[in-house]
Amino acid sequence: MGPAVVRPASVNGMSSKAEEFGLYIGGKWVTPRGAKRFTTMNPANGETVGSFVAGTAADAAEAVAAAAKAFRGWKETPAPKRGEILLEAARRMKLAKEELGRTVTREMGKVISEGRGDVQESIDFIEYMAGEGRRLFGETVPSELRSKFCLTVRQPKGVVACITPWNFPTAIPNWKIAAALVTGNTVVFKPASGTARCGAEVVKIYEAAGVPPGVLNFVTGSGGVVGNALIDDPRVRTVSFTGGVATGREVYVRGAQGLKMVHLELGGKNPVILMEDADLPLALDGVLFGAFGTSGQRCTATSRLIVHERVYDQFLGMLTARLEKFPVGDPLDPATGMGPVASRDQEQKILEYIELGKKEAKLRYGGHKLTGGAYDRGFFLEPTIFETPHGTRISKEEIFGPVLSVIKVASYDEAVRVANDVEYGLSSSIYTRDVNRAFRAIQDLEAGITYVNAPTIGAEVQLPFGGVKNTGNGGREAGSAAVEEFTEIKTVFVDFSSKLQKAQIDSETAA
Ligand code: UN1
Repeated sequence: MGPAVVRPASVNGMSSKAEEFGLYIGGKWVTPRGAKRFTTMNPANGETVGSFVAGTAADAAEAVAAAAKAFRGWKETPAPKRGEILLEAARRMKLAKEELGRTVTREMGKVISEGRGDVQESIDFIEYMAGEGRRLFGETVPSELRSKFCLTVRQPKGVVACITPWNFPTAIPNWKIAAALVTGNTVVFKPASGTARCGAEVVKIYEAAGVPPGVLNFVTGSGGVVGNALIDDPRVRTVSFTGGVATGREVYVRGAQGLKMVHLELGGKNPVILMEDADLPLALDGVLFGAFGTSGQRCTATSRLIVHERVYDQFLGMLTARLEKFPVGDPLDPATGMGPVASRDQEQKILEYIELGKKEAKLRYGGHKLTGGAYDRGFFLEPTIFETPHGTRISKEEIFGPVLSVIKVASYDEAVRVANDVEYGLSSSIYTRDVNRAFRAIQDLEAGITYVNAPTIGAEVQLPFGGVKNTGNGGREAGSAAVEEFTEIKTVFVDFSSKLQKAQIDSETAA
């Protein structure tokens, strides 16, 4: 079974020589002497998208030095002024939205509406954070003593390292960069190697918006070299990392050596629970978008569908019927439902899981690499559905691809038990018309995010984002939580009594 509509991938802007990008350090684009290079590639057609410096540990150290040097001036720049620069970056990003959205699609493979969405999420967050420049609230708290004033202020941490994944190649960097900058930190940004062009274009926008030299630096290269050098550098105080759980664990352990604040956003195995009273057509659209949007390559992707037995056969029939008409192909074509997966490695890993699934579960739909014609130039997979009991590896491990495990359950309690019995806890969803059950699910589901009557994807930037269990280490990004991620709280006591007052001691007699 294959998708009904086959669309050839276009080879836009194919050129023999890729556009070359340097590192951005101390306000200058530089190519270190003798630098090795790597290229990024369009996963739909093999086109080269850009050429980048394979940075070294010395390059990372230089970027950190530039960030450390710029820190004081940036910290002392009034936060509303920092916010104004962000607003200008947002304005420029709006003007560049179409082009940048296309770059996202060309370099990463998500369909063009989602490429634009990635950029829009960046714009939304930068604007939100620009406003934070006029808040950055602290607290005022009463003192136990007379003529004494107590308050807290937020201060930047210093140099922060932002290490980002390829699946949201503009949005996730901006979640980190905009929050870090408005709070007064200076940044070294290391993008995923597969989407370095998107990273470079984002940096160029901040540069044009007037971010001073050294405040934002950009170093491309591998995680093992550049990433580790950043994490190990004693001048880097906070590491903000989004990626897989295995790498996240390594980052955490490395960062622990320097007693750093390490912020981790890791995997998910996000369930949609479909109860017997759900609005099935509504759920159908949601499950399709949640499972196969971004070719399933979101941390928030719907990778498990937990269905009540009373609607199981009906809903699976509806789902497979829709997939028959689900066009997989050129992500730049607005009629395409699902583009390629992001890379050969991704394709390989997903196909291995599909082979595993064929052994341990029942393949219900898809299950193959798409071949022939334009498909041969890219990494196209069929949207794939397995019917599986709970407990198989495909039903518990993060696949990060267009593979949905469907699990039949007999009750709400069983659905929640299954939903919670995985190592991750990022996003979750329940479709039901029973308001009591919806609220119970909000309480019962072990996840950082719960949707009611909506799929597991599509978080909005003004709310905190993150998860429980192995999805992270307790932090949240985006929303107001982003300010916490990148600031230290300073507690201030101002004693204007002109005498020594002793807390806990004098307060006993102060009345
Ligand atoms: C991710 O996949 O890591 O909620 C981020 C969503 C998007 C962000 C996903 N707004 O699906």
